[in-house]
Amino acid sequence: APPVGDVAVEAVEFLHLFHEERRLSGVAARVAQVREEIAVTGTYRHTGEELVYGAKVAWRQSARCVGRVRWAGLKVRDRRDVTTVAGIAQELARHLELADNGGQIRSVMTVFAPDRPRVGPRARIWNDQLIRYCGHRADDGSVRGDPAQVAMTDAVRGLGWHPPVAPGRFDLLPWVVETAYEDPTLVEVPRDLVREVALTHPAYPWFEELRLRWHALPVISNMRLRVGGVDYSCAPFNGHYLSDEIGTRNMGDGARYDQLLPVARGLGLDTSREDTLWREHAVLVINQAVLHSFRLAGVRMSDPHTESELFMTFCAQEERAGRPVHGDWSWLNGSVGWAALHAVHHRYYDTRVPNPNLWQTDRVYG
Ligand code: NRG
Repeated sequence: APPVGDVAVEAVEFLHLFHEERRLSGVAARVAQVREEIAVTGTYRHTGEELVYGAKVAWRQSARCVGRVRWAGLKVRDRRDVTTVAGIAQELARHLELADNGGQIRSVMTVFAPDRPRVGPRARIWNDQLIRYCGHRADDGSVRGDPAQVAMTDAVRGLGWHPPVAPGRFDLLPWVVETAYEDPTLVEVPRDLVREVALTHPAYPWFEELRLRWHALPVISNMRLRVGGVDYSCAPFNGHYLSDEIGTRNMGDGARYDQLLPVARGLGLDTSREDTLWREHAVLVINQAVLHSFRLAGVRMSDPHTESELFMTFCAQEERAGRPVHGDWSWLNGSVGWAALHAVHHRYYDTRVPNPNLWQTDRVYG
C-alpha cells in the first residue's frame, strides 16, 4: 500500500486551489466537512467537480508532458462506482472508442474507485498502456515484437494466455485487470477499437517493405492519479502522439524496434563509421514517415515544431496566472527538430513536482 501521508493537509490545499481557480465560494464549509470525513474514515470522497478539476490540474502539473496546453480540455469520466473486472473492461473499451473519435483523437481520462487508505488499490491494470505489442522471446533469446514488453508478455502467458501460432511483431497484448475481490484476469482487447497506422514514407517506396506500423492511441494505464491526498491507482488516460515518441524512441531505440540500421541500408548510407551521422539521417527519415503516415490516415499527431510553440503558449499562460511552470527538461525536449524553432530547448523549468499529479507506479508483474 502507498504511504498515507497527511491526507488532510493535501486535501485542504487542494480545496483552496479548486475554489480559488474556479472562483467558487464556500471553501470554509467544504474544508470543515472534509476534515470531519477524514477524521472518521481516514479519507474523503471528492465531489464530481473536484475530481474532474483535480484530474485536469494533475495533467497541468505533469512535468514530463509537453502537450499540457490542452489540460483544461481533458474529458474526465467519473467511473468511481465501477469496481468489477467485467465493468472495468467495458469502460476501458468505451474509453478507447471515445478517445479514438475516428482518428480525431480526444484527451480522455477514466477514473475508477480510489485506493483505500492503508489497504491500497481497489483495482489495477497490469498493462503500462491499453494498447501495446507483445515481445515474444524465442528459445534462442531473440525477441519478436516490442522488447519492452517481454516481461508483460511472459506474465500474460503465465496467466494462461496463448500467443498467436505464428508470433508477429505487432500482436496486441491482452489486458490484465485485478481488483480487490478478483484475481488478475485476462481480457482480450477489442480488436475493432484499435486503430493502427502502417508506416510509409512520402519519398521512399521501399520504406513500406519494412512493414512497420504503430497504434494511434497512447493510453497510459499504470500511473496513479493523486488529487487532494486521495490516490486513484486505476485512472487510465490518453492524449495523442508526438512523432518523436514513435519515430525516434519506439522505432529507433536499440532496445525497442531497432530500425536505424535497416532504414540506413534502404537509404544506402555508409554505416561503417559514426561520423557520417547515418543514425541522425535514418531517425529523421523514420520521423518523416511517422508524420506522413498519420496525416495520410487522418490520425491526429503532433510534430515537434508545432508542439514546441504550443508549449511556449502554455508557459506564458501559466506565468500570466502567477503559477510556476513545472517541467523536466530532458522529457520535454525530443530529439528531432532542435536546430530550428525548438523553443522548449532554450529555457529551464521549475523541477518541483506538486500534487495533484500523476505518479509512476511499481510494476505488478515479472
Ligand atoms: N512514449 C510512449 C507514450 C508516453 C506518453 N505519451 C503521450 N501521452 N503522448 C509511447 O507509447 O511511445 N498521452 O497521454 O498522450
